[in-house]
Order: sequence, then C-alpha cells, then structure tokens
Amino acid sequence: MSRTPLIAGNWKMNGLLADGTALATAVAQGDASGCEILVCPPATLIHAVAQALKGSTVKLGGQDCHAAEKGAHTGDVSAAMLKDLRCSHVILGHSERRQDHGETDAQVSEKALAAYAAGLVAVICVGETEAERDAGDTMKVISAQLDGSVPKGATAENTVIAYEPVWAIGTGRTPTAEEANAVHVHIRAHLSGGLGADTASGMRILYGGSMKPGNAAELLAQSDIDGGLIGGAALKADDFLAIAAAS
Ligand code: 3PY
Repeated sequence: MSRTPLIAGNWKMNGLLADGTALATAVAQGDASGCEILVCPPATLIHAVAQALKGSTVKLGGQDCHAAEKGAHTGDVSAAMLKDLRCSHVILGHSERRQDHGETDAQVSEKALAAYAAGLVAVICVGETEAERDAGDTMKVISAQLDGSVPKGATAENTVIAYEPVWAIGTGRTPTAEEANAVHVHIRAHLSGGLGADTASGMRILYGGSMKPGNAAELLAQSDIDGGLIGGAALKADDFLAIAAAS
C-alpha cells in the first residue's frame, strides 16, 4: 500500500514568539509537494504558528495532551484545546515525556483515546534505550510499548507511529537505515496482529532520532520508513525543508 510520507517537526521546548513565528513562516513557504508537513511547536506558540501557517498546507500539532476532557489539571492542555487552535495532530509518549514525567504506556493509550475523541491524529512514540538494545531486547521492548500505548480503536487515519530509539535522540547517533527499517518492519508486523493487516499496512511509521539532511534520503528510501519525526533539524527551516525534499 502506498503511504504519503509525513515529515513532522518536534520543536520541543524551543522558541519564543518572534523566532517561532519566523520559523513557521519560512516552513510555510517551502515546497511540500510529495509529502505532508507537520510542525509541533510548544503550546505557547501554537496560536501564533496557526496564524503564520494560514493558507499553507503545513499541518499543526501539539506535543502532548491530557487524557481528560477538562478540569483541575494545572499546567495541562486538553486535546479539544489543541483542536480549537487548529491542530490536527498531537505527539504522545515521546521518550522525553516518558522520562521527565514518568508517562506510562497506559497513560499514552488514554491520551490517544482523548485525541481521537477530539478529532486529532495521535503520533504515538516508541523506542528502546541503549541498554535495552545492547541486551538484544529491542523488538521485545517495542512490542510491549505498542501493546500498551496503541489503543484498540487505532486506525491508519487516526494514528501514526514514531519509532525513536532513545539512544539516538539528540545524540547525533543513528542506527543504520537497514537497522531502523528492521524495527519498522517489526512494528508493522506486530500492529498487524492487533489491528489487522489492512490497518497496519496503511499506518505511517516515522523514524525519529537525529534525522537530518545528511541521512534523511537513505532512511526515507527504506520500505517501511514513512517519514520522520525531526528534533534539532526542525528548528532550521532550510534543514527541515531539505528533509522534506528527500522524502
Ligand atoms: C529528535 O530527533 O531529537 C527527536 O526526539 C524527535 O522527536
């Protein structure tokens, strides 16, 4: 099945109003033919970035949402609030949230259900640590994360998976394109068992973890790598657009 590549920028906790708006404006002016482009700024910038993206095909996403619809959750943002600001996607279960906030697979799954209810696409992140990889446990760890984090109602339309080896995030190190693809193939096969072959073959699986212009073409040429979730390189419009052009 052909899957349109998705090139997603995870800005993490970076950007003030002026530079965030300038970055979004530059991305909106780039050539997005041949792929979908998504930018996920910090919550404080979503409104301004939405204005900057008006009239462009670049999509907008949040970096997290709460599982509850609303209520006494100081500092949190609901899926409906993201939708209200014209987001179409939300990243869930990034390893930095799993590490910094102790997020569990079950919480990620509940957040995904909240995202679906609000009409958002959930970009669900999974990935092994260096110790898990060294112990030969990569596939086992990824399978368990998928089982716990991806809800039963996941479809190829409402869910994207991002494979982000924790040891490759922000380190400049990446698996070889073939090693990364082997995990993507495993993810698709595992999803097929739980969600059915049609859903699994239509679902996009992004690679994340130090994807940059220099390695994007090789990674994106692999059979089961359907795009990228880009960290540092998403903060420079030229680099981000070069990755999109390689897709
Ligand atoms: C990275 O590439 O650093 C990421 O964590 C993308 O989400």
